[in-house]
Amino acid sequence: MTRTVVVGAGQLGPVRREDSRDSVVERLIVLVEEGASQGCQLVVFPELALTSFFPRWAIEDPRELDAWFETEMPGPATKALFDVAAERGVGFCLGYAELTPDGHRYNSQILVERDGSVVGIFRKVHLPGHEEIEPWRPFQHLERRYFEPGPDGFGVWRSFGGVVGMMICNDRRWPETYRVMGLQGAELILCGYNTPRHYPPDPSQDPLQGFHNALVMQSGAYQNGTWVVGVAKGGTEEGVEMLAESCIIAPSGQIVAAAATAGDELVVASCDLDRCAHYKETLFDFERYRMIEHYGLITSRRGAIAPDPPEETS
Ligand code: CDT
Repeated sequence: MTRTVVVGAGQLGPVRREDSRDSVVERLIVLVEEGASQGCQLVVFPELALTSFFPRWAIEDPRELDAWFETEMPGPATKALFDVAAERGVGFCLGYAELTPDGHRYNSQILVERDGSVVGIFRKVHLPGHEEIEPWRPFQHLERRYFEPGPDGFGVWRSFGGVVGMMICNDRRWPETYRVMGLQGAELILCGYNTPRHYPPDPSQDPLQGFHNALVMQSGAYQNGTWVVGVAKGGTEEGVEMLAESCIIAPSGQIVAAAATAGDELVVASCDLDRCAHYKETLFDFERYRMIEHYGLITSRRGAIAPDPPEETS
């Protein structure tokens, strides 16, 4: 029996600051419907999919900040998405800002099965950007001010006939993200992202954004023998050009489907989870080949410390 999951990467074009949740959910439902008609079992949406990417703004009023967060899932605006997806037998993965009943704020992603049941919630671990407002920037990136790092790390869930993991945006740039899930047998990793094409601290990276996006996800897929689904916001959102370039990557590291536009678009691929074993049982047979006795620094040291330079001799 083959274990094939037909996955749709539900890329979104820009979401304006004034757009209502209802109007965005309507767009998500269009993508779910399209996914259903193309045989998708799972549609994956971007990070913070329900709103504009609000960490670009300095928000000082706590009530104004609260308005960007969801306090329940499904909530009043997202219930229609849950209902339509379950009716059509399509699972989905949705990024949103989560405010928990005990007041924690996370950048989260929920995975929902084809029958509408919640599989799990992942909370973003690697929060990029800055804590304090930096007026020199053309736009802010205040994720470190508005969110706490996810306390649960990188879990995986048995769902969709395989082992599914999640990560959010900046998490995809760190090899540890994939490896921790790889060590739990991940076969399909779902990632929503919001990546501006302009990186104010080092604009020399701007023309490389697409290259780096593909580089990290293709490497993570190959080195762990897993499918990776990267789903973007694209287009110019509130004056900031967003990367788009959603794609689906096979365990070989090859991109098998990619977005052709920067707008709302469903990118579909048939993901045979049994292809993971080719890599997991050969070149990347972890049990046989990993040399964990040499990896201690990975978890014991955070920043790089180079050896002392040689003493100057006169
Ligand atoms: N949303 C998010 O994590 N974006 C970052 C942008 C670069 S850091 C300011 C990313 O890694 O794509």
